[in-house]
Amino acid sequence: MTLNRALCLTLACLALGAPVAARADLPTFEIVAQNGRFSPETVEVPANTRFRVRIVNRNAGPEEFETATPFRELVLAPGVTRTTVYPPLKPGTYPFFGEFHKATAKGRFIAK
Ligand SMILES: [Cu+2]
Repeated sequence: MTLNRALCLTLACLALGAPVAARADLPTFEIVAQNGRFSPETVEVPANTRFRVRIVNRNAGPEEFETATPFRELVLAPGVTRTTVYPPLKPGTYPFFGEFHKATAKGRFIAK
């Protein structure tokens, strides 16, 4: 949602505002943005379990990591790492994409 950057940033900040102590033991998955793609593109996560995602932006420019369901959005300047926490997901596939590299930056969480 590049057109609504202020809202994007606000929501990202809220997502980051979860208490640190409650997040310490969460399963954590790292996704690297590089050359306009995400690696890995498929991330298997435990179903019905909160988890944390750490996005590392190694692109030359900014990236915006986004999922529609559940909604999450992280704007990352080049060289920046940010994290967000996802709520428990039912088994299924949850696509993610990079708003600034829509043609190539595509992936999915698979909750099982
Ligand atoms: Cu967006």
